[in-house]
Amino acid sequence: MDDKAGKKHRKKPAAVASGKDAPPLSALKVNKGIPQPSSLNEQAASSYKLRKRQILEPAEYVKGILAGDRVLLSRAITLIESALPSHYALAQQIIEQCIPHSGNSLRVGITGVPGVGKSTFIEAFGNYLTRHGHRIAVLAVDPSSAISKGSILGDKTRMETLAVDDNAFVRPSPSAGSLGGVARKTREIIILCEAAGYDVVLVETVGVGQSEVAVHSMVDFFLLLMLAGAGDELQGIKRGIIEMCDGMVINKADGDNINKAKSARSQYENALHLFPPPASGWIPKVTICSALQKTGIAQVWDMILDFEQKVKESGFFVEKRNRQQQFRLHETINETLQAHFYNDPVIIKKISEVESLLARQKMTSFQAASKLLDVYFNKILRQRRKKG
Ligand SMILES: Nc1nc2c(ncn2[C@@H]2O[C@H](COP(=O)(O)OP(=O)(O)OP(=O)(O)O)[C@@H](O)[C@H]2O)c(=O)[nH]1
Ligand SMILES: [Mg+2]
Repeated sequence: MDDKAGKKHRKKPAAVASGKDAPPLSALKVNKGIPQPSSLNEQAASSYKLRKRQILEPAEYVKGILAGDRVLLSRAITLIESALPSHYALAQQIIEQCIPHSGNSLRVGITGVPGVGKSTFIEAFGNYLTRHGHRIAVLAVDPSSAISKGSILGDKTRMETLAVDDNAFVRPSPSAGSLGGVARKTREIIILCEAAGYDVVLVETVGVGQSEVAVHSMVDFFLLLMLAGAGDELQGIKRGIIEMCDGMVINKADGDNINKAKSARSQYENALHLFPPPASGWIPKVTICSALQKTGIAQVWDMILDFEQKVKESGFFVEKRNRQQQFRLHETINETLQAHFYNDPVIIKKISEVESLLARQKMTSFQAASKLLDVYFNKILRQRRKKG
């Protein structure tokens, strides 16, 4: 896409490229003889393109990333996001070399319904953190962006100050389509960002589906942004999300809304006590803030630090990260096996036959599955015998 855009950009206007389309008495003809540069920055554009296209050795990316080079970090992330198998293989080598330098950040997931103020909050929170000496990476998991072509971090207008902050690295969601793909890429991007020295990683996701579960499984602290409603505060809370969160912030606590936000805070606090105590032993806290007026931001960070200290002391921090890794191990195996099975040409053919038998009640689902699995395993066994 970049290439196409580049070519388009560099295309000479027809009248400048050759005078033959121009009418005989046109101004262009009168001025014939004055050399017209086709594009003032053509050289710069092509050298940029060359640099951009040039694929480096994995060690060069790693060296750059470890030195905090944002350009090389971005380019390595582009390799992670690429659909090309050669890019994928290169990205895996880079990731592997970065792993020993990763893991040192605090990973914070941020979710909330559209309009709750996630972007505004991340801007205020991010500014607060960089002012306090942190280097932050802001990532997003937004599987819908592939379809809508918009990304929750795409509109950087709402993160203007972070986008130009040397101590902040803002990267929109990989637009890889499936949630599984986006989540995997985001986890890999986290590794590179940590190796590049970002000590706080914020992962934003929109609170309307499965993506929270994916983000929850890659962060240390999961923050839920809420609004104070006019009616029943507990209405519309998704139990599953509440159970996942380590902290809640009632945003837009400003103007006439402050009192409502305070009463929402007590109601949520009470509600949280009704849930069974989480495995971390940490009871989620509720604070209020105004992302717009930048009030209550320090309290959110204090809450996260308090959590970090407690779960590090109790050993839960490490335990949770280990569990996340084990979960990913099994998830990857499951996905790989599934893909191998469903992409097998014999299975592709057989599956529709079996489905139609199932539809005509000629066999049960269990028999249908057994039949397909038998076909698959027998094929693998035959292949193995041939090889051995
Ligand atoms: N009064 C007030 N308005 C806020 C506050 N935070 C955000 N807003 C406004 O709420 C609107 C939505 O804010 P965003 O930050 O774009 O919300 P979001 O959660 O990122 O929304 P999506 O990207 O659509 O999911 C904007 O008009 C903000 O200016 C706040 O603390 N107080
Ligand atoms: Mg937003």
